[in-house]
Amino acid sequence: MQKFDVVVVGAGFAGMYALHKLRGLGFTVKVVEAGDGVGGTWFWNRYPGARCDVHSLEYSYQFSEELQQEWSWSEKYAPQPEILEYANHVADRFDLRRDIQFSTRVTSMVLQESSRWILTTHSEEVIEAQFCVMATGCLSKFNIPKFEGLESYAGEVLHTGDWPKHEVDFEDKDVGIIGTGSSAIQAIPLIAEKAKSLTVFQRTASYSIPAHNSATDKEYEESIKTDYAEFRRSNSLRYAALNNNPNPVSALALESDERDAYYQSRWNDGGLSFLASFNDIGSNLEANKTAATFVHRKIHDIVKNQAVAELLCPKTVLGCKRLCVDTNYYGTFNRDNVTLVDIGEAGIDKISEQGVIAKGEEFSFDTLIFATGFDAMTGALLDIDIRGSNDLSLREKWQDGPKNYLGLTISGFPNLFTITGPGSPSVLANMIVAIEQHVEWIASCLSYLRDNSKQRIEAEVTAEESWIGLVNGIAETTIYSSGCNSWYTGANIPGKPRIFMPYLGFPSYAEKCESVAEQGYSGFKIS
Ligand code: N01
Repeated sequence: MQKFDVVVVGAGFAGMYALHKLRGLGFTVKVVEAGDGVGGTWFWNRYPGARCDVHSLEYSYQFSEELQQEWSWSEKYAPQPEILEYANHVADRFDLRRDIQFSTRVTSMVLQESSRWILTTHSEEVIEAQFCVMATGCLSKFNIPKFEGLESYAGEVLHTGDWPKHEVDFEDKDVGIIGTGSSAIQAIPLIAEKAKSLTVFQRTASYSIPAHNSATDKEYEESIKTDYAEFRRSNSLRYAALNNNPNPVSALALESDERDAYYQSRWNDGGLSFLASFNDIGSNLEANKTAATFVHRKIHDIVKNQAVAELLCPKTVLGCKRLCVDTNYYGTFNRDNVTLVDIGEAGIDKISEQGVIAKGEEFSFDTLIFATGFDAMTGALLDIDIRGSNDLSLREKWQDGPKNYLGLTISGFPNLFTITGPGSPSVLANMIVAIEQHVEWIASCLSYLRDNSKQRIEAEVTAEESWIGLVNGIAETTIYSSGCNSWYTGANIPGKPRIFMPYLGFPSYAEKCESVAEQGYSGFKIS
């Protein structure tokens, strides 16, 4: 049996940095990764058009000044192959691969009386560690809904979150795609250019803002790099740890012409900063409606067929489901080879040997793409049979939704840490910033235990309960409590408990984590 101080599960951006940081502190570390390469989400999501919608100069590590100085991104929003190249560069530059075991899936984790963990892999290999760091990702367990007849479909089946490494040929193919979230919105324009026909099955329309992607502005890059540390520091003080230029004015304070002119300027800038156009889009439904109406008008301007435009106009609260960022998404519906099928709440009737049956009609395809998202935030963790104190399984513990302390630790599961887990800013912050903050907190915590000759740390039940109350209490003051069916709440997976999972507001979160550590890890039992 292999024995380590720490086992890290996952070699995405979180796992790679955890390895580098903890190894640097003298811990023996092993990373176990299901894929045959590093990069996590950027390893699996290779669909056409996949790119990050956070500016590349921000969606990158800041832990090494040399790394951030020497790396140059080719575009404002880096495409998936370049982000994967960056992940590989980091793995080589910091000599990470020698401690990563690829193509190995952890299937079970059992706590011993000694407070050490025994992990078993898909190939029955056994690994023991004092601490486990779950770097399993928030969007890593892809979801194919259990459509009736799915197994009878005879054509090619693809999922955006599990895309093949080889190039997929759409030439002369009739293609169907189910879903209109961020992945579909990026893939649809490019697939439409190649395929003979593309049919899009939409259950809920999405708001999308143009990316206006471009080559990296070298002068801007230079100006950031002259004091990259300060740029990072000031971004980490923003709500989502992003440089999104928040406007401190209420949307309701302006006359409609003036307000629309401002929305237009944000639309011209492109991207997620549209959400920061005014300070109450995320908290006041009336303010939110002004933004939604502006986007509806844009859709009607772009899409020639007004009936199709109306179907593409979301009826939901803007930002309540994740805002999308696109390049020519709405315009793609002006192509003769693209058809929108709005299936609404009735959904897909079933899958047939030929393709999809919806609204009583059969659509035949050579290729059927599922852009149907993920069992987000908890799916990858619950896929592993994790058993803590008194043989309690995490599946049982979280049967009514995830419960933890600081989004980092779970009572009943000592010496186990989750990176960007539910209850932390995670998916509603710049993920790389959130990852680095978590890894650094965990590294300090393990150093503290070692320096004080302690072997065990576990969240107290009361601390956990008040943390969940705090996370939900914050969400209740925002549009996220308006009842929309987003994956933030688990609503996209039938039967999954509904609970708003992310913690809103990176700066206050980071402060809380820091003060817990400063107070000798208040809310934890240490022995
Ligand atoms: O998944 P989604 P995604 N029948 O869950 C539909 C990140 N990301 O892979 O809305 C019919 O958003 C579902 O419909 P509905 C980003 O955080 C980032 O696109 O549930 N349809 C929806 O339209 C993002 O939010 C980037 O009614 C069904 C779609 O499938 C997250 O990943 C790029 C269905 C799923 O959309 C996930 O995005 C890509 C069913 N049974 C992704 N089940 C960037 O950085 C689901 N759907 C740019």
